[in-house]
Amino acid sequence: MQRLEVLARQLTAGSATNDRTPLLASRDVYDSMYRKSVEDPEGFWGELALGYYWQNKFPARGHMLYNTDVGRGKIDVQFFRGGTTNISYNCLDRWVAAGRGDDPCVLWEGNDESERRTVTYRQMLEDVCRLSNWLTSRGVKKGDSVTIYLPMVAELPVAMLACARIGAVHSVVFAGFSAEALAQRIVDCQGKVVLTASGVMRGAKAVPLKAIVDDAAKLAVKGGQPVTSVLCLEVPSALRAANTPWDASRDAWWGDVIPMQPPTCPPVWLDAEDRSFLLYTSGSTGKPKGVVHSVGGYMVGVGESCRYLYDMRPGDVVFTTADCGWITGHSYLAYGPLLCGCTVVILGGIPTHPDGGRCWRMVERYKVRQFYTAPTLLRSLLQLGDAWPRQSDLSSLRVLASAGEPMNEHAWHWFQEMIGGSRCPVVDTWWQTETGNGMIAPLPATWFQAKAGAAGVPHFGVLPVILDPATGKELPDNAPAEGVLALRGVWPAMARTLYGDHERWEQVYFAPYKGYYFTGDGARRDEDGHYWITGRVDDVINVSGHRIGTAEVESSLTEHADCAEAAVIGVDHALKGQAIYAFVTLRGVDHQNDAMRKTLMDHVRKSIGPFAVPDTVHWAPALPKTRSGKIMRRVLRKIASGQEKELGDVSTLAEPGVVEMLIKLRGK
Ligand code: 6R9
Repeated sequence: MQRLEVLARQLTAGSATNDRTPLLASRDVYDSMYRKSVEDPEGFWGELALGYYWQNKFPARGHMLYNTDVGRGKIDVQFFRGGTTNISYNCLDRWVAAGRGDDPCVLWEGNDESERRTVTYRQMLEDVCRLSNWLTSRGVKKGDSVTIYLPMVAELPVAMLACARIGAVHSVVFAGFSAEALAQRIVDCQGKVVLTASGVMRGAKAVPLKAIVDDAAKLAVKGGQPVTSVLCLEVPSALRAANTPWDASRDAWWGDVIPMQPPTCPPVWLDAEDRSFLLYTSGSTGKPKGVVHSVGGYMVGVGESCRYLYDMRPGDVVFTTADCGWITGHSYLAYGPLLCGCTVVILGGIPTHPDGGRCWRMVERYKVRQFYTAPTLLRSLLQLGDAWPRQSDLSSLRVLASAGEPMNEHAWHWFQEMIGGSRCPVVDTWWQTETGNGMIAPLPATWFQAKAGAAGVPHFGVLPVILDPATGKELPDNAPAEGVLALRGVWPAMARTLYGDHERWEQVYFAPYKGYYFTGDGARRDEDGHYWITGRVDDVINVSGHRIGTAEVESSLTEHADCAEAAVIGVDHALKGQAIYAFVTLRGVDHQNDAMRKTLMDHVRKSIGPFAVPDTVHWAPALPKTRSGKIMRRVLRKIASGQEKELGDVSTLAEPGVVEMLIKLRGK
């Protein structure tokens, strides 16, 4: 313990002395650290990892091992082998031991602006321990999956850390997913326990989450996975306990059972390569993938990226608008900032509710230093006008971060000038659920010349390459290039596998271009070595920063008895970035009408969730296909966007007349 206190004191020195010595004082510092990170990753990450508490130290050499070449056997990545640690310990106990127990850990606001709560580091640790103890009492052990289906309450990071403390593998399912989607994820991860809430207010609407869990549990049984315990938090503003459906043999109220649990719980020391959590994400084919992250690598990678990409120091107030149901919420709301000893601001409601000033008032109220958001929210805040940010004092802001989708120049300038007062770097970070932490980003330093709309330069350990899409060959790295974005080498926080399907992990990410990690994105590298993400090159749509596979929406549509075939594409959308556009072939044409459209949209809402509902259903008595039966999405994209003059080569179409017919049916 004594050693730990010394370590924690060293780490908190920054806040105690107000020391803001830049971590990246000049381009030379970045260049030499970057060089070391790619030339000697084992030594580089090994040194940075010493800033965290390890119960058993990993050896300085020989802790790293990897193979990313499918031709050379199993894809395997390991960091810090031989080390044991616990991320909840590094997020909480460490700071409490350093005398920071009374510092705020979470500052939470509900949907209603007057609902506010402060949780200190000590209270957070106690809450986490109580829940860990309850989980253990329900038979949850190291390696077991626990599904978390909670809205953005302070208990959501508590739930994640409580699982991590005992080595249980959490699967947070965004509380906007439907019962069917939740059931699918429960079955896939074989989760017996679900942590949820009675309901949540979305703006003015109450969503009954516990009822959705009950429906999902029924479906999960059919899928072969019984749910044996449900812990439910009462959110009285949305739904009172008395009105919540209940199964006394299975369900427990959070408020009844958790306060009874002891407030201490020794962490389970986990191997660095044990699973820490899984998070489902969409791919271009098939069902959602359970991306599996490691204990040690994820911790070190995410913690260090917070320091070097967003300049997070102990005591900083960090406001991330992402939901913990997505990777940004995991890495840059829950885990990363706490690993850095920061205070986390959580908004448990719609960021534009009750008006366009909500986020800015929160920045002023809590003196937020790092504000992390997504382009889609920026675009809607921008639309609400400059009067809102002008009403608040935003002078505490130092770093503006964004991720999830490309940021258009207009939004970038507004963010930089109106929100950041032209004094804060805009760290538009490119990364993915699978990469665990930010990968390509502008540096948070005044000397760095960021470009509006560009994702910037590689973070430590990241070796981006641009591949020629036709030949798969690497384009020379000393000149501008455009093509498919792939990554060479490995980094600590990269995912290790897909839950229960290592073969799919290898096939999707490592087989397309041998020796590389395939990102699914296209990119351009300019003459200064900055990367510009040009969008997905696979069949994944990015709606408001949420990844949705076209195949998922298509299979939901075709599940409906009246739908014979469907082809889904993404089209540009001013606010959402992309919107879902579905071409649908019905069985029989007599009900190509709005009632049928609504039926199909409701069906998708029920089978996936509201965010996957197509904005447009375009009736298609037939779809444009090649002679081998492949749908020509390129042609559909042109028809959807009214660019039929630029259809390009349609000579391979089996029935050229289909195109004319679809153009006539646009808007019908
Ligand atoms: C963090 C996150 C990943 C996909 C990714 C890409 C897109 C993410 C971006 C970006 C342009 C950025 N993306 N960040 N595109 N600029 N700064 O969003 O993870 O939900 O897995 O999505 O999002 O297409 O491949 P995830």
